[in-house]
Formats: sequence, structure tokens, C-alpha cells
Amino acid sequence: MWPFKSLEQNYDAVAGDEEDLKTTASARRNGSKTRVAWIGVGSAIALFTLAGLAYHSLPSSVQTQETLDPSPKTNTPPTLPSDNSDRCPQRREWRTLPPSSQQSYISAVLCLRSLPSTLTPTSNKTAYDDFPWIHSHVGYFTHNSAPFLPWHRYFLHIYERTLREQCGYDGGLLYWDWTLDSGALEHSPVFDALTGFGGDGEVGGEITVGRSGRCLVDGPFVNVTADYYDVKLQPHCLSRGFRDLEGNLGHIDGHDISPESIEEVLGLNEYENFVALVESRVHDAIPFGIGVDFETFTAPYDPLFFLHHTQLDRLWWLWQQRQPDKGLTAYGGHKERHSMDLASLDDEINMRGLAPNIKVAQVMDVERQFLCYRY
Ligand SMILES: [Cu+2]
Repeated sequence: MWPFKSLEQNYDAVAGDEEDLKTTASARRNGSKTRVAWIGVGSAIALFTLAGLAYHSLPSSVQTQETLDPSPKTNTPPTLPSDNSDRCPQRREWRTLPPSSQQSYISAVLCLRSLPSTLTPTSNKTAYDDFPWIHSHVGYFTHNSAPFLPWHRYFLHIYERTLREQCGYDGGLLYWDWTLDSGALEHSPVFDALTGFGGDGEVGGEITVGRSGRCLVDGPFVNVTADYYDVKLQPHCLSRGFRDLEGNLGHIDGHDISPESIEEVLGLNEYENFVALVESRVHDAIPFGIGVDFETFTAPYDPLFFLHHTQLDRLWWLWQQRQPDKGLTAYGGHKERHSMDLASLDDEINMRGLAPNIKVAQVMDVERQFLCYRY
């Protein structure tokens, strides 16, 4: 059964809040920049001791504080010591990989479509479908609130583990550093038909879903079907519809993800301000520019979702290193979307059956304890 019966109880709530998202999206289209106002911010930091992690136990890193020193004026990740080089998989920028490694990643992503769903093993759904479903029904509640970054960090980790353990992929996740393309995003190598993820929807093609959704016409994901369009069951071809802030089709506005914009975001001192601007400015720019499936809560149907979010996770990692005294404990704001409760490191990250629930504290450090990857 898909979705789970028990989860359908949340369906109406999600559908109602969908209007919020559309309103935000259209406000942005009209050029108004929404800034999240955080009220009553407190920092409830509980130092959390990890105990008995059966799900994922990895050797503790011997990394010293020096290796976490910030590199304050650049987006280039600091070089890590060589003694750490084979400990945790390195997450790399898409275009820096040789074509054979790019193809290995794409093959592993496509492999998810032949694996049974973890959420509904007896259905005809696949592991590929699990990610948009969990994102729209659980991840939804983490947007516009403190857990936006930790929830997606864990979500990416589950994706990475699935690719590695079930699809034979031997690398780390890949990120799309869109600052390198901000002058002409639509020409980014990630959209390449032969080596990348395919480009815009069919120019002049029939509208599939949304305002400008048109089927992909090139690249390895041409035949992917998305069963849901956001929270509605509406099977359709995976669709894109490039559009800039003025509404011009075929273009993606890169202003909000320019190096200058990112530098401004990384310069913020409080987690609450950082996460708010990462989401409302940096995160939103790409989905609304690519459009259609990517701009809904079932965005993980578009494989670029994972390259985009890995880059956002990398920004958080860079920001954490600029706060050497508090980076690994800086957390706060609201516990979840529409909640007035204050967030804490002891809060649970819910994956509702896709993977065990864990605590926010467990994902604060990407290279020790629970997680194991590097940028
Ligand atoms: Cu999300």
C-alpha cells in the first residue's frame, strides 16, 4: 500500500500547508524576498552523549581541532591531512570527476529504480520512490525551522548509504557548486545530456504538471516517472521548466547563489539567521529556477535535488568551521514548521521507517561519531 495508511492522516495537513509554499514561491517570483523572522530565539544546547549506536558505528576520528580551522575568505574546502584520506568517503564537486566516475554515480542512482521500496516492500514502488515520499511527508515539517539542515543532512546520508551498500557505488555523494555557474546557470555541466542529468523540459512541449512542466527530453532520466506531483497522486514524466525571476523560459536566475551572496550567508554568526537565509535565499533559488518537480515537496524525484542539497550541507559544514568555538553545537530556532517550541540538539530526526530515528546531536559533526564523510 502506498502511501502507508497511518501516514495519510497527515495528508490533509500537508496539502493545506502547500498553499504556504505556493504563496512563498509566487512572492519570490514577484521579486519580494521573504526573510524568515525568528521570534523568541533561545539556545537550548544539551551536550549529548552518544551511546550504543547499533545502526552505524564507525571508528572515532583522531582529527585534531587544527584540522577544523576555518578558511574564512574562501569557499574552497580546507585540505585535510592525508592520514584521514581513506577513513571517510569524500564528497566531490560534480565537474571535478572524470566521466567514468560521473557515470558510476548516475548508474547507482538509476539502480535505485530496480530496488524494492523500504517503506512498502510488497508494492511495485522502488527505493527511488522512497526518497520523494519521505521528503514530502516527513521532511516537509523541517522546512522554515531549525531542523532544515540536520534533517536533510541525515536524509542525504541515508541516500549515500543506499547507493553504496545496495547499488555498488564506491564514492561519496556529489555536490553541485552552482556558484561556479551563477552567470549562466542553464549552461551548467550538470545539465549535460551525455555526461550529466539532462537539461530543460521539452521546449514548446506539452505541459505535464504545474505551470511550465515539460518532459525531460535528454539525459539518463528521460524515462523516469514521478507518481506524485507534490502531495497529489498524479503520475507523469519527470519534468522541468527552466524559468528566471522575470518569467523568461529557458533561463535560471543565479543572483542568489552568486559567490557574493554565499559569502554574505556564510558571514552570519547565529545559527538561526544562517539556516533561515540558507533556506529562503540559497536553497530556494535552484528549485524555483529549474521548476516543476524540483520546486515541490517531492523534489527528490529530480536527481539534481541530491547534488543541490549536498552543496547546501557543504555550506553548513563550511559555516561550522568558521565558528571554531561553537560550530559543532550551534543550533536553535523553532523545533519544526509552525511550532513555537524551541529546538534542541536532543530533538529527534524522524525518518519514519526509511531509517532509524536519531538525534540532531548525532549529525552535527560529519566526520566523527555517527556520520563519516568529508568535503
Ligand atoms: Cu527539503
